[in-house]
Amino acid sequence: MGAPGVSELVSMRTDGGVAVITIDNPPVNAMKHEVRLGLLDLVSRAAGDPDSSAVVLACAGRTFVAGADITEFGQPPRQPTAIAVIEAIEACLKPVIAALHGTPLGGGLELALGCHFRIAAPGTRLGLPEIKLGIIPGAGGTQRLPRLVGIEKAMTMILSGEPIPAREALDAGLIDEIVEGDLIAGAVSFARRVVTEKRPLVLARNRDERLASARDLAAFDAAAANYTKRAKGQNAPAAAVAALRGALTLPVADALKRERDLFLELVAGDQSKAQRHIFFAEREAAKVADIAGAKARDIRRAAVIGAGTLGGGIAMCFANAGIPVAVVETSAEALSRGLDTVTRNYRNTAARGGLSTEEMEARIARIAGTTDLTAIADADIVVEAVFEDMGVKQEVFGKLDRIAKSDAVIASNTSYLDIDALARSTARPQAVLGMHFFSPANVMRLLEVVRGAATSPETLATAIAVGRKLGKVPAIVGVCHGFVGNRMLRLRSVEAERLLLEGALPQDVDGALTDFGFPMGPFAMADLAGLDVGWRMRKAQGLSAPIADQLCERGRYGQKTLRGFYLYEPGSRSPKPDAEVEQLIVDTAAQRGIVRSPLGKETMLERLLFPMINEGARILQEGIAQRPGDIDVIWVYGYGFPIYRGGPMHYADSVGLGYVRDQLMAFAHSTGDDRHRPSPLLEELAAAGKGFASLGT
Ligand code: T1G
Repeated sequence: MGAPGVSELVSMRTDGGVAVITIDNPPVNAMKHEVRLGLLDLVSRAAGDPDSSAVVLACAGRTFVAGADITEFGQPPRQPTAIAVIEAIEACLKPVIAALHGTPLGGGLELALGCHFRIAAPGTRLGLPEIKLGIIPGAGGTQRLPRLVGIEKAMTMILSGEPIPAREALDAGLIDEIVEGDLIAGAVSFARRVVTEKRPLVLARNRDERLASARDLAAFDAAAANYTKRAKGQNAPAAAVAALRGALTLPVADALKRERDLFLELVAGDQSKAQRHIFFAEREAAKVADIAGAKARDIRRAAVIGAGTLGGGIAMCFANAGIPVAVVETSAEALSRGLDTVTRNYRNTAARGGLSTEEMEARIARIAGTTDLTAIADADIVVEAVFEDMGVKQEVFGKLDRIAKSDAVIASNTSYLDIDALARSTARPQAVLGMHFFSPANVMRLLEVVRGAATSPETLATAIAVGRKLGKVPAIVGVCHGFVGNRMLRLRSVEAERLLLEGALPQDVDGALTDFGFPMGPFAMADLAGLDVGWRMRKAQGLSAPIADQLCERGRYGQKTLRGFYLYEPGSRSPKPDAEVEQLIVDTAAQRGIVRSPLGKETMLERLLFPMINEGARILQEGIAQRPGDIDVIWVYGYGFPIYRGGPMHYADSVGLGYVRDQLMAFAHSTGDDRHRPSPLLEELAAAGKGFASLGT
């Protein structure tokens, strides 16, 4: 590896006249303080070392620097900063080559952008994902990147936060070469060629030629507006646009200063704190202390029972991850209907350029439809996605138990029902658990993994690993009706109906949540999902929703009948208020002796969110969820809770549990609904002046 400098995490050796500086800070070589110290020390030494004519900057382990150390954010800044390290590299009169592999992201890519040349191993993915943390690149990325790849490419990379593959980076001018085989050896020989060919050392920050042709600010603003309009409520996208605009309008030093000021403002803000909370909570949510040593089984083949909306989407997840999957239906008609939808989805994605024709055909070919249940016999995992009825599911589980191979994992995609009861309808309850996908399953990132009383650690570990392989965010929950997400959603739905009777209209209630940052409110969402689904559920449980029930009795099931809480034009999904619904609400309130009066947005928001937060506290107390962060991840990735607010439990902490408690007391009093009484855990934390965060992420 070489001799360490002031930091054990960074070392240097010489290879045939080339100084090779290596960072080794597992797991992702985050550029924490000690790394920056070591880098500054060794770059300065290499710059002055008469025995070396060039410098290679590389990393040990699975990736080049994947960014600044996010755990350092919010702490007092410690010198040197990443900017100081990059300036030291830029001041070096010898060629400095960055040798990239894995995922050079954020500050890691900015470090490489400070080097004279960048080479990469095949499979490297390069990006500036800061926007996903509610910030912008803060070490020169908004100035150096557009000077290499052009303003449009830079805008796409910075505003989407998505990485690009090495080939695309080479074509865009971001890297100079892709090196097969030994990366360091390739970098050293590249460095020698630079020296022998006396190639000019042009810093990215001085390469204005790519910007010269892009100084059409009107075009820039129009392109930027396309991004920012989709980022309602978020601060970082507009800041990224302002920083990028500086590349077209300001001298580079001033533009770098503006970038830094914008970065410092955002990193200290609530939105970034919330998104950083979700970054770490997402990684914690898949961890279960008591199965630490359990080995996940290899999943080579899968099977899905049911080709309905969810079944088809789940099959696509497996096919997208390269896993052959059998889809079993009860009839040929139902099967072809389901597979036609799958094919149509793939064709639409390919038509939008989201998939090559080859890859589309490869994925479709991995999905084998059948009406023969024995086709699941060689599957390593079977996911049941049939009609949401306990009797039907238990019958299916009995059959799966008899056919599936002995070490298969048998999962149910139920969104409410008792996993333990399903497990008991087999002779292998240890192999049974819930894998609750969210519709559309091939799009939604959340996977609620429901651990049954008998589920074995291996079964659970396997489901978590499968979830990750399918690109999902697994969150482990216990068994109760509706698990975590739907159980909390029930409280919000009840309150939403109450607000209608008390004085609001569907568009008012939905507006309160969309203004808060949700993509859709409860009534528009109910119309999208189909009011009849909830109606059937309520009838089965002896529950009622005064307005929704009456709408269903009138055959108003939402978008699919062009009438629900709203009216819809044929072929349109945009909801229009309906006077008939308003009259129904007014009449129902009158029948119940409820005097309707105007409700404020803030009041409606608190009435919709606080009861579900309270239920979240009960869920924690019962151990159905392990951590408050798990609940936040579930709501952000499964129910559209705005990520820049950090999820319901994080949001509650930002409001203050004392206030939430007091408001709940008031709601309990005004509605007479005891469920609004503050749960013991919330009471306890509020009384202690603490937040949910005090329970750990
Ligand atoms: N800082 C601190 N810890 C990090 C980290 C980071 N940047 N990245 C990952 N970790 C931890 C993570 O919490 C987990 O910990 C472990 O590493 C493995 O991660 C100046 C200011 C690199 C693609 O946003 O996207 O630079 O759970 O489970 O699935 O402009 O991690 O094991 O205890 O995710 O293989 C910009 C963030 C920062 C990249 C690897 N960089 N990381 O994914 O492993 S802002 C990022 C990732 C910045 C500059 C600004 C992914 C990964 P634990 P993992 P993975």
